[in-house]
Amino acid sequence: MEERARKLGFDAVRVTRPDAVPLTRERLPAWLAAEHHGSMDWMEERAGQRADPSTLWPEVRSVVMLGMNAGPQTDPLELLARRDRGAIATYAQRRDYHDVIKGKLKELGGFLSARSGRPVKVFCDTAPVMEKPLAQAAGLGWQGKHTVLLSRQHGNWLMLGAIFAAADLPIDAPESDHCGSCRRCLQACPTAAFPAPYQLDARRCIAYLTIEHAGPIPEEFRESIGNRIFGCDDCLAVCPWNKFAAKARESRMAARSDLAAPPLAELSRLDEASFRSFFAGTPVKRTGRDRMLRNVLIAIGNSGDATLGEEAARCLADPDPTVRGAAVWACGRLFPAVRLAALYAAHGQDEADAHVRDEWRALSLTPIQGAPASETSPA
Ligand code: B12
Ligand code: SF4
Ligand code: SF4
Repeated sequence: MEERARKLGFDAVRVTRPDAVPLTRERLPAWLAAEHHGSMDWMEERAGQRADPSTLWPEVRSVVMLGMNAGPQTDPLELLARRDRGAIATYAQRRDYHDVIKGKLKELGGFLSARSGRPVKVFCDTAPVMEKPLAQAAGLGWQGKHTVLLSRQHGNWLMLGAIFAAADLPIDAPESDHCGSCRRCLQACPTAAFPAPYQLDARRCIAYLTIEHAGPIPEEFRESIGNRIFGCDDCLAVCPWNKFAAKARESRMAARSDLAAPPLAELSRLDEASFRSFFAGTPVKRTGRDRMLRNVLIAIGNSGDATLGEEAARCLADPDPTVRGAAVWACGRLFPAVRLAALYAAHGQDEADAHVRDEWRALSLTPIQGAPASETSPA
């Protein structure tokens, strides 16, 4: 099986038993009870199945865990200093791994099933399967203090997939923790998303805020988001184990050069059709145009570049209220009070959405001289 998996482009494959992660039956409910999943209600909905693979599929006897390296070509942290560019997480600068891995899992699953004469089921991310603890139990790597699975051979860049098999396959030994006294990932997090080592409060994580969270991004995180417009690699990129990581091998996981550092100005002009075509086939497409525009406007607000402010000013007339709200915030960071008052007069006075009105109010504008306060001030 290992040889077949490697031919298909997988970089790591190991096997464990479905009952190998008993701790998840306590830890997942504790994480949910602390509301660390935020608005990801789907994490709660099938929590029983998520914590126990045999509840998801009673016939399962072996769990084959697979990893595909999606490592970056350059250091993802370098882009954070280029404030006129958007930073897209490494895994998302390429074809959607769900599509790439799922197809290969099906192929390998077919091979396994034919060989054992027993059925299999394949999963990649979207099913209620705790992929990281299962991967650690199978020996693919260990969950670091940032909670992601890393390995001595591939660093932090493995994307995971699983095959549940009804056959009794020979199992591998679990991997142990090699974090030692290191705390680099915990210290690197821009939004302090780790309440303790090995625990993540997703509500504070930039990956959650820019990808999963709908509506306005809470004010307290906007500045720390910097120019990260889709996901975040910081806790992965600082890990010392990356020095052993090989570059991505599977050609279909090759990064797209136009997603490496896209200009914020161009992204802010995407309409529905151009968004879909630019991000076609990538994981970004699933967040939709409005959420991406919201993220781009936060990045523009953090750019310190008044010429980009003109792009934000144009978005004050966007049909989507979350985009308009983010545009108000960005303008507030880049323009002087006089210009803001004029923009308010042109766009803010007749604002119908309560949240966008709040964003205008937060700018604490003073009335334009000579005009009645009620018409010029959002107070
Ligand atoms: C929900 C989710 C998210 C959420 C929550 C992340 C999280 N850490 O839970 C958000 C949106 C924030 C997210 C972000 C990212 N994600 Co995500 N995500 C998932 C998903 C769908 C479920 C993860 C899950 O089950 N979370 C629930 C929590 C409770 O589980 P846990 O993280 O294993 O938590 C364990 C620890 O806290 C531990 N624990 C608790 N207390 C204690 C105490 C001690 C002492 C110890 C030792 C342990 C311990 O026990 C818990 C249970 O095992 C998986 C796919 C899947 N089906 O597994 C992908 C997945 C984890 N994501 C992935 C990726 C790539 C990312 C990002 C790197 C993307 C990016 N660059 O922006 C970031 C990483 C952020 C981070 N530091 O985790 C990959 C990770 C691959 C890998 N090598 O591990 C996965 C596996 C998808 C895939 N198929 O490849 N993700
Ligand atoms: S992905 Fe970024 S925001 Fe999320 S925990 Fe890691 S460093 Fe923090
Ligand atoms: S940065 Fe350090 S603590 Fe974090 S996962 Fe890597 S080795 Fe572990």
